[in-house]
Amino acid sequence: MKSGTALIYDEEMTKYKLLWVDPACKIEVPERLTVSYKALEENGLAQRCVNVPVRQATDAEILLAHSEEYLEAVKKTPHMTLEELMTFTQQYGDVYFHPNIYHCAKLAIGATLQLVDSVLTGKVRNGMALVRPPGHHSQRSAANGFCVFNNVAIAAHYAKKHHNVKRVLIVDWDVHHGQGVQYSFEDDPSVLYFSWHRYEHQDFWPKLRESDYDSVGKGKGAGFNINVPWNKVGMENSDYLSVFFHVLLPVAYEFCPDLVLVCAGFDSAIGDPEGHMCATPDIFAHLTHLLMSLAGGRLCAVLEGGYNLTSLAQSVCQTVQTLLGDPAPQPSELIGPCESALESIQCVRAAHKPYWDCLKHAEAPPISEPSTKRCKQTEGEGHGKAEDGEKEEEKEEMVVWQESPSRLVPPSRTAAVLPAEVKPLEGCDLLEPSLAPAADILQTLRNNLLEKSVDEGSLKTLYSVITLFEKMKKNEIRNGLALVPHVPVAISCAVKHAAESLTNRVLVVFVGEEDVTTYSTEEGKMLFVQISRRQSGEQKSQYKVSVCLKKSPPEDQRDVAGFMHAVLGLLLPLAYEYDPGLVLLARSPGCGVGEAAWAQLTSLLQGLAQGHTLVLLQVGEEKALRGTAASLQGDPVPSLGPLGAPPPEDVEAVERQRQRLQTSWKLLQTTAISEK
Ligand code: FKS
Ligand code: ZN
Repeated sequence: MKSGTALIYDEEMTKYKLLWVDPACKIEVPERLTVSYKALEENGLAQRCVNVPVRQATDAEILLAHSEEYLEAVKKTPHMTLEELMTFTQQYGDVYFHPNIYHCAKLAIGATLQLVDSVLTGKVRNGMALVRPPGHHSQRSAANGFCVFNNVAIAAHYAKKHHNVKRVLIVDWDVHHGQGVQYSFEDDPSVLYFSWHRYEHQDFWPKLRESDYDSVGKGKGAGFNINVPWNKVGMENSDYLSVFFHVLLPVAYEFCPDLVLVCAGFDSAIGDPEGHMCATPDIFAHLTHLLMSLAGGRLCAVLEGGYNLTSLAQSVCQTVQTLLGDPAPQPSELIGPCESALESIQCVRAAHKPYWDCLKHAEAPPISEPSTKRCKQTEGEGHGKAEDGEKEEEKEEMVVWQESPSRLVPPSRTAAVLPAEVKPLEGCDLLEPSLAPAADILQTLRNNLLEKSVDEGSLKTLYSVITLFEKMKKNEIRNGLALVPHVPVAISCAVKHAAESLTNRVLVVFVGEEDVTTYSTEEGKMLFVQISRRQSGEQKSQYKVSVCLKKSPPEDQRDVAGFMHAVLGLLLPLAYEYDPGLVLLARSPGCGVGEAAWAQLTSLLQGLAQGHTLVLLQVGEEKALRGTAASLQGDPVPSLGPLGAPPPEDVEAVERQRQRLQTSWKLLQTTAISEK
């Protein structure tokens, strides 16, 4: 079984720097690597990773993405004089050469390929390469934007050529557009390139027309290039997550990659002098977590930009700690996307509507002109953090944010409550339902169960479920799993307990038909989301959501698409905005969700509540136990296979709920206010 996280770093890559004065390049310093690595060491993260050595790339590898002429030209740079280097540099944009940069550039590729090899041979599950020079701007015959060779583009070509990889997803979360990667795969449907980037209606570097949302790829590759332009600075966590929920993840699940490569630039984080965005370092924990459910967990993150050394180091730590499997921190203040982000989201979804089934229903924007043509506003709007041009320089130093507290990792990962006749689950701590519940608790349980008569054994199991809850609350265990005699009763019981004794918000996700008694308690103490295959009455509360999907033959791939549509487009945005302290996930027999989709749901929900998920299955569902436990323990979740079109009925059901709820839950929004 694949486990472990590779970390690839070599100090040699710090051994080049800018040798002359160039304001455009002065931010790209060797310390970017040293502070990142030091932070990983200081947080005990480097020590937990599998240390994989770097190597030099071969000519043949470089030629996977570059021309012979260009390679031969770069090969000469180690022997150039300072003056020659300056002249050589001048033919390219925003980049510098140094006698040792060719050597480092070969190591940067080599590090990336070592990572890809480690992941694809199963030596590790995932990993990160800390490299300099970065790669995503470099082109077939050109250096650009601090980049000499295109590390990630080469890696994608390499993975296809040397490993049995059919589809590669490249996620470029750097704040700049990796136009080099876009050019490399523009007409290639086997590589899906996604990039968000500061654009400001083409005013921001590299100021390319082809960075806009309407560059979707060419020929056979049409639909496989996704650009999300940020037309304002100050984008926040909500903006980033909205794009993941409503653009990237649905398309990525439909695409079904065998490998995920991340152009992991952290200049998209708060405090960065280039990006001027306001997303906090902990958002990278969530972006990473969400991507880890794809491609059977095969994820390689490769450093690109990031120029605020504090923000960079924190963001790198968040990424690596998540790759290692530690629970993500609770995301800070998700207030919903800003108007400008919504405009971009709406435009991208509309531009990709012809290519992806998951976007078939996307609403067209009122005006579908490219970003460049639309009015350029400088103030108001956004999150109100638009910078005042001239004062930028002074303000930079003043950006402050709260460092994410170190993560709480409970001593036990998964505890299970199982009937005596069920074989114990590997890796799970068994919670003996031996403790006799106190009389008053028994009485409460009996009262809660109303007319349902339950035997002592069942009462004990229910009591154990409550014990699991308590243990999660006290951080003694991270998550739990229980096999209960009757799921709806167990939910009611757990919910009642939660309402009475827990201070935390509880998210209840129930996949099944039965009505569940939920107690009307203090508004908002609980969010109940039911995914069923049976029509239910009209819903009024923003805290009670039920979506009814089509009933068709079990494990029909179309149903999986419908189910994932509901999970990505409705459940996750709701869940993230609600920000629960505990998640209760339950399903009843015959709920119609296949094991693979169930594992996906279990895995995705663990990004919430610091991983505190309690899963309830009903006796008789023993076949689902092992898969669920594996998911709770952080084993890689199998991919679902390429998803087809979700049934139109399912899409409608999800849309109805999104329409009803999006004024209360802003992360559900995908459209901007029209006339402005
Ligand atoms: C200075 C203008 C600098 C060049 C920006 C290059 C960005 C490079 C990067 C990479 F990941 F490649 F390193 N303009 N005010 O961050 O995208
Ligand atoms: Zn960048």
